[in-house]
Amino acid sequence: MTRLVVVSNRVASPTETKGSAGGLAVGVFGALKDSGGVWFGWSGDVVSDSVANQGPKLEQDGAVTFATVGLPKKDYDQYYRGFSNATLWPVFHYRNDLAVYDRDEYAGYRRVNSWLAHRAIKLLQPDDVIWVHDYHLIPFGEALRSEGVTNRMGFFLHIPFPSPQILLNIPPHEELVKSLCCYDVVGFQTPGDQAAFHDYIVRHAHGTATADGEVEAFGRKLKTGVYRIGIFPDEIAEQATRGEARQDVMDLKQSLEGRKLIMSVDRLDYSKGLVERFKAFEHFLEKSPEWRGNVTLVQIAPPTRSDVDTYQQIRHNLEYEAGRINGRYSGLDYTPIRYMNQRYDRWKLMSLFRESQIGLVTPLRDGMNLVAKEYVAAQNPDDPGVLVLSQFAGAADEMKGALMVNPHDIVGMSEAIGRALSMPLAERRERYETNMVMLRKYDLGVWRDSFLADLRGVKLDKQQSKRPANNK
Ligand code: GDG
Repeated sequence: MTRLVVVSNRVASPTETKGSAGGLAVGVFGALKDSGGVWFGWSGDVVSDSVANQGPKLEQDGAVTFATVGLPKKDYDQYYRGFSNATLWPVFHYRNDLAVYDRDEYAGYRRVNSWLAHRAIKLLQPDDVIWVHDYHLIPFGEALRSEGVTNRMGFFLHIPFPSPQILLNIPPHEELVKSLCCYDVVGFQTPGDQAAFHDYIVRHAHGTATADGEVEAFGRKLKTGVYRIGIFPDEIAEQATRGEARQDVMDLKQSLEGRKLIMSVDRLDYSKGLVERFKAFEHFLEKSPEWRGNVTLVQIAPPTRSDVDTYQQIRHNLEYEAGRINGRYSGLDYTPIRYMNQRYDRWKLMSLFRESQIGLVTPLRDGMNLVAKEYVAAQNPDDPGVLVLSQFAGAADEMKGALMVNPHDIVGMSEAIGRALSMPLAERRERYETNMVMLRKYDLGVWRDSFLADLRGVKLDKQQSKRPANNK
């Protein structure tokens, strides 16, 4: 098998791929281990220009090389904090109202992608298959192509692809789509994302797109596909039960004094619908006095991107709402919302999921949402909790056993909480089984292997080394 080169904004450390962090890092590393290869990307460090230009730092782990570079402050500001997280992230999550566009940041985004591509070229071998991940790196493939790299190259978008009317808000939308067309395979989380991309190709790029994902645009041919990212359900179940005996989880259980537990875990991000969720829980307590003092919402929300303005805002809003609601419904021995603004060990999260009666996962928009899947996999099959899930999470396509909610409908979410809390065991089991069938069918290995099979299957005579042409 030819080598694999994975390129992502952040590279997992060799320890993170050994199961301690679990999830995606382990899945991607599995593919790298099988074929040998390189994992290339940003180290997460902001460094001086001279350190950044020293070339990638290499760490070897068996047949896998971890190659990381630091970014100078200006690059970090323009590429990461700026265009990636203050323009692409909000617009791709349908939040034009929160997006800012700055030409210099966009220029920085492209410049850093080219710079990263130059660093990566030195690590490439002629037959390597290159798999690029996520919105930070859309122009990475085009930068490699312009240096004459003809390897098979695929791109997977972890976040939603917005409908064209939304995408048009980003002034260089055409350049971004043109860059995507430099890959041989472009993967999306859901059919809706793929359809939105096709829609842009046909209506705005004068290209063609077939139902089975053959796309022609900007003088290039590529394949698009839907690859639903998943989890390894057995690994989650093992973590959830392993943690059961641990002291912290026992302590929490004891402190609940028999109260029902609702669990939510999200990076602290405005796309996750946290404020709306808190309001729904408040509404539930308001309308169901019998539950006051008898149910607790634990919200774990580790901070991310805290130097982006909109993230500071969401943190303030959330702290305000938690304080307000707790002020209204707390008793001497009861706090309705326990809001933890910190990161927890993975095994602890999974065992808390198992202890809880509801997994409340209500993003306003989400590419997939792995927490929803982890919640289900962590349950005790004999007495499972209920997943309450936003219809706007990619996971809603598969998790048909969830109670589906519209995260803008506070009353609807409050009603779903009530229904989940009093759901009979037989219905909970049935819903759990329905979800587990899909979790097993589309696990993380299927996601990874089906994407790589399509990428490796790209016919060499279809390789196109030239930069894309204008379609108009
Ligand atoms: C992006 C897309 C897509 C969270 N808090 C802690 C912690 N986590 C873990 C969860 C889960 C992961 O982080 C979060 O994954 P999600 O999928 O829920 O969301 P994003 O971070 O926004 O991920 C998303 C995903 O990429 C994959 O393609 O599904 O739509 O936005 O695994 O458990 N882990 C630990 N401590 C925490 O406090 N250890």
